Amino acid sequence: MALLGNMFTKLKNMANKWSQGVSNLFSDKPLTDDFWEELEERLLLGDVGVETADELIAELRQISVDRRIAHTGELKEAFAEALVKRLEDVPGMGRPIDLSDRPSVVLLVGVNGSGKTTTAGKLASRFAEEGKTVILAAADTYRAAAIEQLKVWGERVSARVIAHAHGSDSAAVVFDAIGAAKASGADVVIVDTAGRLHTKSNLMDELAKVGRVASREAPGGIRETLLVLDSVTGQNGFMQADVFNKSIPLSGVVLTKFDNTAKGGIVLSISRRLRLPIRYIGLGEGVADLELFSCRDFVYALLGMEKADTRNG
Ligand SMILES: Nc1nc2c(ncn2[C@@H]2O[C@H](COP(=O)(O)OP(=O)(O)OP(=O)(O)O)[C@@H](O)[C@H]2O)c(=O)[nH]1
Ligand SMILES: [Mg+2]
Repeated sequence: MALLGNMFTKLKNMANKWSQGVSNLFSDKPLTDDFWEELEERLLLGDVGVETADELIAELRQISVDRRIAHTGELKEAFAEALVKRLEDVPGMGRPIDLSDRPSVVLLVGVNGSGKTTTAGKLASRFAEEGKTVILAAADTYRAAAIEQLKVWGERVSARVIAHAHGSDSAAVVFDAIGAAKASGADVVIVDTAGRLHTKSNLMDELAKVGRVASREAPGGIRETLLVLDSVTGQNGFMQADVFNKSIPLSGVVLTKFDNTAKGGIVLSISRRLRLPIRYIGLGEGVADLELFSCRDFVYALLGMEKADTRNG
Protein backbone atom coordinates (compact mmCIF):
# COMPACT_ATOMS: atom_id res chain seq x y z
CA MET A 1 0.00 0.00 0.00
CA ALA A 2 2.86 2.36 0.79
CA LEU A 3 4.14 1.87 -2.74
CA LEU A 4 0.78 2.60 -4.30
CA GLY A 5 0.47 5.68 -2.12
CA ASN A 6 3.82 6.78 -3.46
CA MET A 7 2.66 6.81 -7.05
CA PHE A 8 -0.44 8.71 -6.00
CA THR A 9 1.55 11.47 -4.32
CA LYS A 10 4.12 11.78 -7.08
CA LEU A 11 1.57 11.91 -9.86
CA LYS A 12 -0.54 14.37 -7.99
CA ASN A 13 2.35 16.73 -7.57
CA MET A 14 3.28 16.48 -11.20
CA ALA A 15 1.89 19.36 -13.19
CA ASN A 16 0.25 17.71 -16.15
CA LYS A 17 -1.49 20.22 -18.35
CA TRP A 18 -3.56 17.67 -20.11
CA SER A 19 -5.04 16.08 -17.02
CA GLN A 20 -5.59 19.47 -15.43
CA GLY A 21 -7.45 20.51 -18.54
CA VAL A 22 -9.67 17.46 -18.36
CA SER A 23 -10.13 17.80 -14.65
CA ASN A 24 -11.15 21.46 -14.94
CA LEU A 25 -13.98 20.58 -17.30
CA PHE A 26 -15.76 19.09 -14.32
CA SER A 27 -16.91 22.17 -12.43
CA ASP A 28 -20.02 23.92 -11.18
CA LYS A 29 -20.96 24.88 -14.73
CA PRO A 30 -24.28 23.67 -16.12
CA LEU A 31 -24.07 20.58 -18.26
CA THR A 32 -24.49 21.64 -21.90
CA ASP A 33 -23.55 20.29 -25.32
CA ASP A 34 -20.37 22.35 -25.18
CA PHE A 35 -19.15 20.18 -22.33
CA TRP A 36 -19.43 17.00 -24.38
CA GLU A 37 -17.61 18.56 -27.31
CA GLU A 38 -14.86 19.88 -25.14
CA LEU A 39 -14.46 16.61 -23.29
CA GLU A 40 -14.17 14.71 -26.54
CA GLU A 41 -11.57 17.14 -27.85
CA ARG A 42 -9.49 16.87 -24.69
CA LEU A 43 -9.63 13.10 -24.63
CA LEU A 44 -8.44 12.93 -28.22
CA LEU A 45 -5.67 15.47 -27.59
CA GLY A 46 -4.50 13.34 -24.70
CA ASP A 47 -4.18 10.25 -26.91
CA VAL A 48 -6.96 8.32 -25.24
CA GLY A 49 -7.91 7.02 -28.70
CA VAL A 50 -11.09 7.61 -30.69
CA GLU A 51 -12.84 4.41 -29.74
CA THR A 52 -12.26 4.81 -26.01
CA ALA A 53 -13.18 8.48 -26.11
CA ASP A 54 -16.49 7.66 -27.82
CA GLU A 55 -17.21 4.91 -25.33
CA LEU A 56 -16.48 7.11 -22.34
CA ILE A 57 -18.69 9.87 -23.61
CA ALA A 58 -21.57 7.52 -24.37
CA GLU A 59 -21.32 6.07 -20.88
CA LEU A 60 -21.24 9.47 -19.20
CA ARG A 61 -24.12 10.77 -21.30
CA GLN A 62 -26.22 7.84 -20.17
CA ILE A 63 -25.30 8.46 -16.54
CA SER A 64 -26.13 12.14 -16.88
CA VAL A 65 -29.61 11.24 -18.13
CA ASP A 66 -30.22 8.47 -15.58
CA ARG A 67 -29.15 10.62 -12.66
CA ARG A 68 -30.56 13.87 -14.04
CA ILE A 69 -27.25 15.58 -13.66
CA ALA A 70 -27.28 19.36 -13.93
CA HIS A 71 -23.66 20.35 -13.37
CA THR A 72 -20.53 18.90 -14.93
CA GLY A 73 -18.79 18.47 -11.56
CA GLU A 74 -21.35 15.85 -10.56
CA LEU A 75 -19.98 13.63 -13.30
CA LYS A 76 -16.37 13.69 -12.20
CA GLU A 77 -16.40 10.62 -10.03
CA ALA A 78 -18.36 8.65 -12.63
CA PHE A 79 -15.74 9.70 -15.19
CA ALA A 80 -12.90 8.54 -12.93
CA GLU A 81 -14.62 5.21 -12.33
CA ALA A 82 -15.22 4.74 -16.06
CA LEU A 83 -11.48 5.18 -16.63
CA VAL A 84 -10.58 2.80 -13.80
CA LYS A 85 -13.00 0.18 -15.14
CA ARG A 86 -11.36 0.29 -18.56
CA LEU A 87 -7.86 -0.01 -17.15
CA GLU A 88 -8.81 -2.84 -14.82
CA ASP A 89 -10.34 -4.66 -17.73
CA VAL A 90 -6.86 -5.38 -19.11
CA PRO A 91 -5.69 -8.83 -17.93
CA GLY A 92 -2.96 -8.67 -15.27
CA MET A 93 -3.22 -4.91 -14.80
CA GLY A 94 -2.14 -3.78 -11.35
CA ARG A 95 -0.58 -7.12 -10.47
CA PRO A 96 3.06 -6.92 -9.38
CA ILE A 97 5.69 -9.13 -10.99
CA ASP A 98 5.94 -12.61 -9.54
CA LEU A 99 9.56 -13.17 -8.54
CA SER A 100 9.18 -16.59 -6.96
CA ASP A 101 11.41 -18.47 -9.42
CA ARG A 102 15.05 -18.41 -8.51
CA PRO A 103 16.32 -16.78 -10.51
CA SER A 104 13.37 -14.96 -12.04
CA VAL A 105 14.38 -13.58 -15.42
CA VAL A 106 13.04 -10.21 -16.54
CA LEU A 107 13.84 -8.98 -20.05
CA LEU A 108 13.58 -5.34 -21.04
CA VAL A 109 13.08 -4.65 -24.74
CA GLY A 110 12.21 -1.64 -26.85
CA VAL A 111 13.28 0.88 -29.43
CA ASN A 112 16.33 3.14 -29.06
CA GLY A 113 16.31 5.49 -26.13
CA SER A 114 12.99 4.36 -24.66
CA GLY A 115 14.52 4.01 -21.18
CA LYS A 116 15.51 0.33 -20.92
CA THR A 117 18.86 0.75 -19.17
CA THR A 118 17.49 3.32 -16.74
CA THR A 119 14.55 1.04 -15.99
CA ALA A 120 16.93 -1.90 -15.44
CA GLY A 121 18.75 0.16 -12.81
CA LYS A 122 15.57 1.42 -11.16
CA LEU A 123 14.08 -2.09 -11.08
CA ALA A 124 17.28 -3.53 -9.61
CA SER A 125 17.05 -0.96 -6.85
CA ARG A 126 13.38 -1.74 -6.15
CA PHE A 127 13.93 -5.48 -6.05
CA ALA A 128 16.98 -5.04 -3.79
CA GLU A 129 14.81 -3.01 -1.43
CA GLU A 130 12.42 -5.94 -1.36
CA GLY A 131 15.33 -8.07 -0.16
CA LYS A 132 16.17 -9.71 -3.50
CA THR A 133 19.65 -10.31 -4.85
CA VAL A 134 19.78 -8.95 -8.38
CA ILE A 135 22.09 -9.62 -11.31
CA LEU A 136 22.10 -7.23 -14.24
CA ALA A 137 22.86 -8.74 -17.65
CA ALA A 138 24.48 -6.33 -20.12
CA ALA A 139 22.94 -7.85 -23.23
CA ASP A 140 23.23 -4.57 -25.13
CA THR A 141 26.56 -5.39 -26.71
CA TYR A 142 25.68 -3.27 -29.73
CA ARG A 143 26.07 0.31 -28.60
CA ALA A 144 29.61 1.12 -27.46
CA ALA A 145 28.79 2.91 -24.21
CA ALA A 146 25.93 0.63 -23.18
CA ILE A 147 27.94 -1.78 -21.04
CA GLU A 148 29.59 1.04 -19.12
CA GLN A 149 26.21 2.70 -18.57
CA LEU A 150 24.80 -0.47 -17.02
CA LYS A 151 27.91 -0.91 -14.87
CA VAL A 152 27.39 2.57 -13.48
CA TRP A 153 23.85 1.58 -12.54
CA GLY A 154 25.17 -1.66 -11.04
CA GLU A 155 27.47 0.27 -8.76
CA ARG A 156 24.82 2.74 -7.85
CA VAL A 157 22.33 0.08 -6.76
CA SER A 158 24.92 -2.50 -5.60
CA ALA A 159 23.96 -5.14 -8.14
CA ARG A 160 26.41 -7.44 -9.86
CA VAL A 161 26.69 -6.87 -13.61
CA ILE A 162 27.50 -9.68 -16.03
CA ALA A 163 29.03 -8.27 -19.21
CA HIS A 164 31.04 -9.44 -22.21
CA ALA A 165 33.01 -7.36 -24.68
CA HIS A 166 31.35 -4.79 -26.93
CA GLY A 167 30.17 -6.50 -30.11
CA SER A 168 29.89 -9.99 -28.62
CA ASP A 169 26.86 -12.28 -28.75
CA SER A 170 24.11 -10.96 -26.47
CA ALA A 171 22.52 -14.39 -26.03
CA ALA A 172 25.83 -15.59 -24.56
CA VAL A 173 25.72 -12.78 -21.99
CA VAL A 174 22.23 -13.88 -20.97
CA PHE A 175 23.39 -17.50 -20.75
CA ASP A 176 26.24 -16.48 -18.43
CA ALA A 177 24.12 -14.16 -16.33
CA ILE A 178 21.53 -16.88 -15.67
CA GLY A 179 24.36 -19.33 -14.94
CA ALA A 180 25.92 -16.90 -12.48
CA ALA A 181 22.55 -16.37 -10.80
CA LYS A 182 22.00 -20.11 -10.43
CA ALA A 183 25.51 -20.61 -9.06
CA SER A 184 25.23 -17.80 -6.51
CA GLY A 185 21.56 -18.28 -5.62
CA ALA A 186 20.58 -14.82 -6.89
CA ASP A 187 16.86 -14.09 -7.03
CA VAL A 188 16.46 -11.99 -10.14
CA VAL A 189 18.24 -11.49 -13.46
CA ILE A 190 17.34 -8.27 -15.23
CA VAL A 191 18.37 -8.28 -18.87
CA ASP A 192 19.10 -4.93 -20.53
CA THR A 193 18.90 -5.37 -24.30
CA ALA A 194 19.99 -3.11 -27.14
CA GLY A 195 17.57 -0.55 -28.46
CA ARG A 196 16.34 -1.65 -31.85
CA LEU A 197 14.03 -0.34 -34.43
CA HIS A 198 11.22 -2.80 -34.89
CA THR A 199 11.86 -2.52 -38.64
CA LYS A 200 15.37 -4.05 -38.47
CA SER A 201 14.84 -7.75 -38.96
CA ASN A 202 18.39 -8.91 -38.12
CA LEU A 203 18.19 -7.24 -34.73
CA MET A 204 14.76 -8.66 -34.13
CA ASP A 205 16.18 -12.13 -34.91
CA GLU A 206 18.90 -11.52 -32.34
CA LEU A 207 16.22 -10.72 -29.80
CA ALA A 208 14.42 -13.96 -30.60
CA LYS A 209 17.66 -15.80 -29.92
CA VAL A 210 18.09 -14.04 -26.56
CA GLY A 211 14.54 -15.11 -25.79
CA ARG A 212 15.19 -18.75 -26.71
CA VAL A 213 18.32 -18.95 -24.58
CA ALA A 214 16.66 -17.24 -21.63
CA SER A 215 13.58 -19.47 -21.72
CA ARG A 216 15.75 -22.56 -21.89
CA GLU A 217 18.15 -21.55 -19.11
CA ALA A 218 15.76 -19.91 -16.64
CA PRO A 219 14.18 -22.45 -14.27
CA GLY A 220 10.61 -21.28 -14.83
CA GLY A 221 11.14 -19.85 -18.31
CA ILE A 222 11.24 -16.09 -18.77
CA ARG A 223 9.21 -14.50 -15.97
CA GLU A 224 8.47 -11.22 -17.75
CA THR A 225 9.33 -9.62 -21.06
CA LEU A 226 8.54 -5.97 -20.67
CA LEU A 227 8.24 -3.58 -23.58
CA VAL A 228 9.76 -0.30 -22.45
CA LEU A 229 7.72 2.45 -24.12
CA ASP A 230 8.38 6.16 -24.07
CA SER A 231 5.11 7.95 -23.21
CA VAL A 232 6.18 10.99 -25.18
CA THR A 233 6.25 9.17 -28.51
CA GLY A 234 2.66 8.18 -27.95
CA GLN A 235 0.62 6.12 -30.30
CA ASN A 236 3.38 4.71 -32.49
CA GLY A 237 4.04 2.32 -29.61
CA PHE A 238 1.34 0.08 -31.05
CA MET A 239 3.33 -0.79 -34.11
CA GLN A 240 6.48 -1.42 -32.14
CA ALA A 241 4.61 -3.74 -29.82
CA ASP A 242 3.22 -5.86 -32.64
CA VAL A 243 6.61 -6.44 -34.19
CA PHE A 244 8.40 -7.08 -30.90
CA ASN A 245 5.70 -9.52 -29.95
CA LYS A 246 6.48 -11.58 -33.03
CA SER A 247 10.12 -12.02 -31.99
CA ILE A 248 9.52 -12.46 -28.30
CA PRO A 249 6.16 -12.75 -26.52
CA LEU A 250 5.59 -9.63 -24.42
CA SER A 251 4.02 -9.87 -20.98
CA GLY A 252 3.72 -6.23 -20.02
CA VAL A 253 4.75 -2.63 -20.51
CA VAL A 254 6.92 -0.16 -18.65
CA LEU A 255 5.74 3.32 -19.56
CA THR A 256 8.68 5.68 -19.13
CA LYS A 257 9.03 9.46 -19.09
CA PHE A 258 5.50 9.97 -17.94
CA ASP A 259 6.82 13.07 -16.17
CA ASN A 260 7.52 14.56 -19.60
CA THR A 261 4.39 13.75 -21.51
CA ALA A 262 1.47 15.99 -22.25
CA LYS A 263 -0.58 12.95 -23.24
CA GLY A 264 -1.71 11.21 -20.10
CA GLY A 265 -4.39 9.32 -22.01
CA ILE A 266 -1.71 7.15 -23.58
CA VAL A 267 -2.09 4.86 -20.58
CA LEU A 268 -5.58 3.96 -21.73
CA SER A 269 -4.88 3.57 -25.41
CA ILE A 270 -1.68 1.57 -24.93
CA SER A 271 -3.05 -0.87 -22.42
CA ARG A 272 -6.35 -1.40 -24.15
CA ARG A 273 -5.02 -1.74 -27.67
CA LEU A 274 -2.13 -3.98 -26.72
CA ARG A 275 -4.10 -5.90 -24.09
CA LEU A 276 -0.91 -5.80 -22.03
CA PRO A 277 -0.76 -4.65 -18.43
CA ILE A 278 1.30 -1.60 -17.57
CA ARG A 279 3.55 -2.94 -14.86
CA TYR A 280 5.56 0.13 -13.95
CA ILE A 281 5.53 3.79 -14.79
CA GLY A 282 8.66 5.95 -15.03
CA LEU A 283 8.28 9.35 -13.42
CA GLY A 284 11.79 10.78 -13.72
CA GLU A 285 15.46 10.00 -14.22
CA GLY A 286 16.34 9.19 -10.62
CA VAL A 287 16.71 5.74 -9.12
CA ALA A 288 13.48 6.06 -7.14
CA ASP A 289 11.42 7.41 -10.03
CA LEU A 290 9.72 4.18 -10.99
CA GLU A 291 6.38 3.19 -9.53
CA LEU A 292 4.21 0.13 -9.65
CA PHE A 293 1.18 0.94 -11.72
CA SER A 294 -2.10 1.00 -9.84
CA CYS A 295 -5.22 1.79 -11.88
CA ARG A 296 -7.27 3.61 -9.30
CA ASP A 297 -4.38 5.57 -7.81
CA PHE A 298 -3.34 6.59 -11.28
CA VAL A 299 -6.72 7.91 -12.33
CA TYR A 300 -7.56 9.70 -9.09
CA ALA A 301 -4.15 11.31 -8.85
CA LEU A 302 -4.20 12.43 -12.45
CA LEU A 303 -7.60 14.05 -12.03
CA GLY A 304 -6.51 15.74 -8.81
CA MET A 305 -9.04 13.79 -6.76
CA GLU A 306 -8.67 12.62 -3.19
CA LYS A 307 -9.00 9.33 -1.42
CA ALA A 308 -7.91 6.94 -4.12
CA ASP A 309 -6.20 4.57 -1.71
CA THR A 310 -9.09 4.31 0.69
CA ARG A 311 -11.18 2.67 -1.99
CA ASN A 312 -9.98 -0.95 -2.41
CA GLY A 313 -6.60 -0.15 -3.96
N1 LIG B 1 12.30 12.21 -17.45
C1 LIG B 1 12.55 10.92 -17.57
N2 LIG B 1 13.61 10.48 -18.24
C2 LIG B 1 13.82 9.15 -18.35
C3 LIG B 1 12.94 8.21 -17.78
N3 LIG B 1 13.41 6.98 -18.08
C4 LIG B 1 14.55 7.16 -18.80
N4 LIG B 1 14.80 8.48 -18.96
C5 LIG B 1 15.90 9.11 -19.71
O1 LIG B 1 15.85 8.73 -21.08
C6 LIG B 1 17.14 8.68 -21.63
C7 LIG B 1 17.37 7.32 -22.30
O2 LIG B 1 17.37 6.34 -21.28
P1 LIG B 1 18.12 4.94 -21.42
O3 LIG B 1 17.78 4.16 -20.21
O4 LIG B 1 19.54 5.13 -21.76
O5 LIG B 1 17.34 4.36 -22.68
P2 LIG B 1 17.62 2.98 -23.43
O6 LIG B 1 16.32 2.46 -23.86
O7 LIG B 1 18.47 2.11 -22.60
O8 LIG B 1 18.46 3.52 -24.69
P3 LIG B 1 19.27 2.62 -25.76
O9 LIG B 1 20.00 1.60 -24.98
O10 LIG B 1 20.16 3.59 -26.44
O11 LIG B 1 18.26 2.04 -26.67
C8 LIG B 1 18.10 8.94 -20.48
O12 LIG B 1 18.48 10.29 -20.52
C9 LIG B 1 17.26 8.67 -19.25
O13 LIG B 1 17.69 9.39 -18.12
C10 LIG B 1 11.77 8.70 -17.07
O14 LIG B 1 10.92 7.96 -16.57
N5 LIG B 1 11.62 10.05 -17.01
MG1 LIG C 1 20.23 1.12 -23.06
